[in-house]
Amino acid sequence: MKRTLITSALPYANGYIHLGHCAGAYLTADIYARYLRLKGEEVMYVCGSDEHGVAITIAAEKEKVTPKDIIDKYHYANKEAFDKFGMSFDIYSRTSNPDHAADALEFFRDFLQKGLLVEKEEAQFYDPKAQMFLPDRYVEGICPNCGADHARGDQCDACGAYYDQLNLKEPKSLVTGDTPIVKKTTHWYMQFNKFQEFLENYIEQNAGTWKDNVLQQSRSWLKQGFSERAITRDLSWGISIGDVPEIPKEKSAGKALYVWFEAVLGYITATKEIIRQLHKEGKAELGDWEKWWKGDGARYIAFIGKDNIVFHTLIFPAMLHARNDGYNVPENVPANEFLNLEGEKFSKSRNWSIELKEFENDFPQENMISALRYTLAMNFPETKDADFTWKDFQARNNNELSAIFGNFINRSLQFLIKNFDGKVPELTGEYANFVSDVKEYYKSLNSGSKCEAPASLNSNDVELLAAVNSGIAKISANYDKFRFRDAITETMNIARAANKYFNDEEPWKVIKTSCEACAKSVYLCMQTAKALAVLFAPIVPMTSKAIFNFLNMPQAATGESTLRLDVRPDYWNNAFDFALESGTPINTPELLFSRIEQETIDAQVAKLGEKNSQHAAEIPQDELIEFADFEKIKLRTAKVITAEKIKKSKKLLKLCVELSGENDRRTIVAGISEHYAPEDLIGKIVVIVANLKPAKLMGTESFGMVLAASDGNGNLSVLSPISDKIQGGAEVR
Ligand code: B3M
Ligand code: ZN
Repeated sequence: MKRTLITSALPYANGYIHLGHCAGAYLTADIYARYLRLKGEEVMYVCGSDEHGVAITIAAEKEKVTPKDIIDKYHYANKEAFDKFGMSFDIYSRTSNPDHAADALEFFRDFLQKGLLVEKEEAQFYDPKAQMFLPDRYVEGICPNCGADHARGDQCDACGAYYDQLNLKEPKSLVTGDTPIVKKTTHWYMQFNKFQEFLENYIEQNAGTWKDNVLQQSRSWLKQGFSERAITRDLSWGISIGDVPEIPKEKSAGKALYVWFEAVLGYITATKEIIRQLHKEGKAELGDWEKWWKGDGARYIAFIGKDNIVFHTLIFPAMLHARNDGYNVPENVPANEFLNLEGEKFSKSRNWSIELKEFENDFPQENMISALRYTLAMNFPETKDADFTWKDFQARNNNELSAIFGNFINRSLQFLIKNFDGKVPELTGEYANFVSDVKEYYKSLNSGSKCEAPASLNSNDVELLAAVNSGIAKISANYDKFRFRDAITETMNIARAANKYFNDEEPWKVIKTSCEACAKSVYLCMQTAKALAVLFAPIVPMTSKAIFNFLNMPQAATGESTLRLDVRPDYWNNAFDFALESGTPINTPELLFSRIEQETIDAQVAKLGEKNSQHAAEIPQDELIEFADFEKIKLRTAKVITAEKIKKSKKLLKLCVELSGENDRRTIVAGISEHYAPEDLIGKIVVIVANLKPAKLMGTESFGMVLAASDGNGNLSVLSPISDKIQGGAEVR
């Protein structure tokens, strides 16, 4: 059996992890890692913070702190939140570690020495006052494609077009607000085009096992031809190449590795880090990290969200292959689609989000963490975007975890406590051989030559054994194919079968006539409870831990790290191994899940809107303006004369508005078509910015802007004077 290296995309340490992240690259990987460990397989699960690049510096500027403050704040906060969420990383590292820089530069220099890097001079926007080249997110202008303003340096949010930042019209530096100049700068380009054939073969070799979304996106990138890509940037907050001996200092000064080039190498650095730690404990040799990254003894599974596919199926594999040093490339990259929240996209800027840390503050109880893990897993966006709603969270907890899984554990253990002195019952009389009979028969279920059920088993026993046996096979087959929702549904189906068995056996009645028969049923229930604890461990490890404690098996595994173990038993395939000997004392169970009441849910849903108003009320001090600045803006009322949708645009309406009389009309393009039908605006008095420079949006020249209020919660209203005495042309101050 190969050892398995598992990685989850390294989250930028520039914000709090939210539930959408968890449902993407993290909870999936944790469930998979725990499943493999419970099967006794060798697993290394690495993750950590991605701590360089503009994603960090922008967050630092926004919070008015240093980049170092930002990465420390969010690295530790996210690590703590992941720990409370039950993530079983073998290591949660960070790319600001000096070792990582050394590893990344080793790759860079290797490619330099192999002649795989081409030095190119390119023109780029430069801000003389800030004395810095402007990465794409640091420059804004008019979209060259549709004319929308506030278009970013690389892509326009209004029409989605990608372009080179130099094509932006009226570019403006977001650092100083000045118009940037164009300056030449040198960067090093990796000749990924040299790996086109390797990558095409690599992708097609995996066509049978990779998810369709991953395959399609990788193929379409390759079809366009995989070209050279710059792997350096003009950036202070990154891994400097200033000391690379092969490059003259005057050339490399101020240059850093492109964050994506080095971040993927963070997986390797993290592996080396945990191996160093194990070496100190006498549990590994320093070179053992290679066992996880190289050779036939290992396989590599990279868990990511869908916006990181090309970096993990093309760029990183090409880099690993280019080293020509035996590195394995990912055997699978099971990327999830996106999770939405109450029908809308997660959005930090609109505060439409549930941070993991916030959830844990509101619901610190382990059973609520279990409920969250289970709900997210049952809504994994495995093949298409999915949705998290608080109503579904309540339903999954109350109707499935509590009413099915928790109910079976509670009532079967309570019945045993009450009627068998709190001990797993002895089996006597006609059931004296029951355990060996069941083991024999259960084994035969997998041997393909199913034998007749022994006389000591009744139809309910046979039905339960079949449900557990076939259930485990279905769960395993689904996990092996990264079909988590199906695997978890099959897991809950075994809990359903256990409840049915308890109902069908009616031990509360049988106990009045045959204690032996009742003991048999309860004995089988205990073995099933233990099996369910194993099978649910990847999903809700804390709940499984509680059940093992009830069953006096505190040492039982729930899929935590096994790197330090010399022996790794296969708990998974032996889940139903009747390990619970007769006479084992059972502890009084507590309720595994408490019902979630409607007011709890209502309060959470209300919070989603509430934060917007708080957020809107906060105007940072440094955004205050002089009255003279405000006076530059000429606001006027105007009457809408005509209104029509702009072809090919979801958002834009073309209005003809009149200020003071028929001769004072103008065209204005407004992004309000998702909120207003054109005919509803005719005759309305609106407020416009009358002295804006004309701008072309989707081919239509716009001479001003219509003012509208938006609460960030999907509600928008154009501004209009309350009194109908005010018509077009009035001054607004
Ligand atoms: N930090 C992007 C993200 O946080 C990037 C992933 C790196 S994986 C090496 O989604
Ligand atoms: Zn555009």
